[in-house]
Amino acid sequence: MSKIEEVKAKVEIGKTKLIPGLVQEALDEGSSAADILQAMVDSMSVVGEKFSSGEIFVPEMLIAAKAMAKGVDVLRPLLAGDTSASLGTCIIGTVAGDLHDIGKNLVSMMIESAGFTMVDLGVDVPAERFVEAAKENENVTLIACSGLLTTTMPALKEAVQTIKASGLDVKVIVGGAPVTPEYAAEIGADGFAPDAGSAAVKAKELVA
Ligand code: B1M
Repeated sequence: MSKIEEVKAKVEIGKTKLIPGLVQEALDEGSSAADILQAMVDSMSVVGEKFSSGEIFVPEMLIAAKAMAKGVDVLRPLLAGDTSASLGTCIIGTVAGDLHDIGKNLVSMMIESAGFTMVDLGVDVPAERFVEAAKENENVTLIACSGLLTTTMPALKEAVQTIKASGLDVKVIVGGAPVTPEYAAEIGADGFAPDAGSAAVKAKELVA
């Protein structure tokens, strides 16, 4: 088994302590950071499928997520790129009721690498908190809201509508597995992106 396959297999079963070393060995073996990241994203899809079929439960999902986060820590310096440009501050968070943060953290890392200063509000962020944070911080040009559950899509809508109603001069980008471009447009977001890489491209476009 190649090291990258081993990373994928061990993330799936949540072998947190082994992951940083294995990720480093996969890099040493010549795998790119992007390919290793993709392998870990694929692991999470397998984990999601196993959860759906009742083969595993929430604790197993959680340890797999922790393992992936450890792997991302090793890749971060390689994925982050040039952060010298200044496109203002971006407030980012996962919306109220939603505790998923791996995707949001990847999106944050990529938007930062596009030239934004990031303020990460974490998970389970109430709509008003996005507005408060935009007022508390200097030169906020963008707010990024992530939602992973179909049940928290209404919270995404509330966040966008609260930000828009505040009169702040900021763009709002939304995303997350259940979010479609149509839904993003319907709730009044300025932008949508399906993944972290395209979120960075869209973020730049929105504030240009
Ligand atoms: Co949960 N979970 N989970 N979970 N979980 C999903 C999302 C699920 C699809 C699993 C499944 O059933 N197959 C399902 C949702 C079903 C649905 O809503 N339709 C689900 C469920 C049901 C739940 C609970 C309700 C389970 C329960 O308690 N019975 C519960 C809810 C808790 C809550 O949030 N209130 C729950 C809990 C958890 C854990 C806490 C255990 C853990 C999260 C830990 C953590 O994040 N720190 C967890 C995990 C790990 C998952 C899966 C397995 C993996 C998620 C992940 O990290 N993916 C997930 C199954 C899956 O995704 N296939 C699942 C990898 C990550 C890189 O992808 O987050 O999609 P993703 O991010 C992508 C894009 O979506 C996009 O870019 C990212 C990178 O490319 N993106 C954006 C994300 N945000 C963006 C923002 C943007 C733009 C793009 O602009 C701002």
